[in-house]
Amino acid sequence: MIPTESTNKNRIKNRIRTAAGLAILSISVFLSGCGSSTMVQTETEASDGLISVAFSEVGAESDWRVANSESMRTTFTTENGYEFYFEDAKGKQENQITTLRNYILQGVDYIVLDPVIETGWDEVLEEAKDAGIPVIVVDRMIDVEDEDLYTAWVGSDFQKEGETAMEWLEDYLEEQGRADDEIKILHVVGTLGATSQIGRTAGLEDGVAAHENWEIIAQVQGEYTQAKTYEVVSELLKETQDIDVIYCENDNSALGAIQALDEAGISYGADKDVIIISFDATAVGLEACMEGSINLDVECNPLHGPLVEEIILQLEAGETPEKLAYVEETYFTPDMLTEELIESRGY
Ligand code: GYE
Repeated sequence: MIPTESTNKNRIKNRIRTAAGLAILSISVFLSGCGSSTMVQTETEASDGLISVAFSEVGAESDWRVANSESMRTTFTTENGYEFYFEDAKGKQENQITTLRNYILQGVDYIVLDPVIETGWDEVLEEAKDAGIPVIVVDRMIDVEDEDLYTAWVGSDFQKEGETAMEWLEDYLEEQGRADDEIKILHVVGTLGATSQIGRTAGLEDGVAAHENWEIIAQVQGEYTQAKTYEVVSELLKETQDIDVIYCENDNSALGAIQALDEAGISYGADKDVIIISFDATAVGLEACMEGSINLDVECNPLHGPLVEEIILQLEAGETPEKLAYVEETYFTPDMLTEELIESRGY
């Protein structure tokens, strides 16, 4: 969005309001108990010249999410010229809407939103637009009537991630001489309605549709967490253990599935009974992949902080950032991994 004269005026007004409003916001941030890493600002600390960036994060459901929050925190530091506000929505869109309204009321300079799900954002984003506050969306996308309700989005091509997994599976089965076998897939679904879930699910479903001998035998709701996945996969294994592939929509789900398989005494991973496919490529996932428990881990980059900063700096310079920016990603199999490589990734 190119700031118009009126949005500029609004933002100047907002900046003036920001200093006064910070103390109130600080208290609400403090009271909501978001943990030690939330920046708590006092009135005396509030200073002009800093750019206020207010982030509404999905939650802390996975290792990926923790790395994503950390990337924002380490980018938007006071030393770098920012006042950073952070709220964890605990996986609930209604919490995010409340947080956004607080940020608007405080007149922050930029809102960064990682939306739990895609729909239901029109009204609150209209309010941000009316207040002249640019909204940058990260990771998951939003589905809004008016694309001008957000300034830019940065994240992953989740459907492509799913397609990468399917291409790998086809090659792997071929190598194993199983290309013509019946392949039964258990699908562990992520948070329903999140872009990452929608894209990865579409990639899987397209892959299955393209192979007559592949079949999704069940879909269970893992909600991107180890605990939930462990629970639903354990239940499923009581009904059937005739499974060739478990398609887990993130690393923590893969760990939950592995826990359930261990308990049921079913072998999995490289050259074993059940093929495990995962997404994210966080340290926990890659460690499991390196030791052969996960056959494939498709990368999803959570380091959005520097990318969001680039967008903000462009806006500050009066430039127009790309509306949609996709991050580059790869995938990992056990033979590609070393301890050094995992450590060097930093999450
Ligand atoms: O894969 C999962 C997280 O939206 C890409 O959300 C993100 C997903 C990520 O909880 O681990």
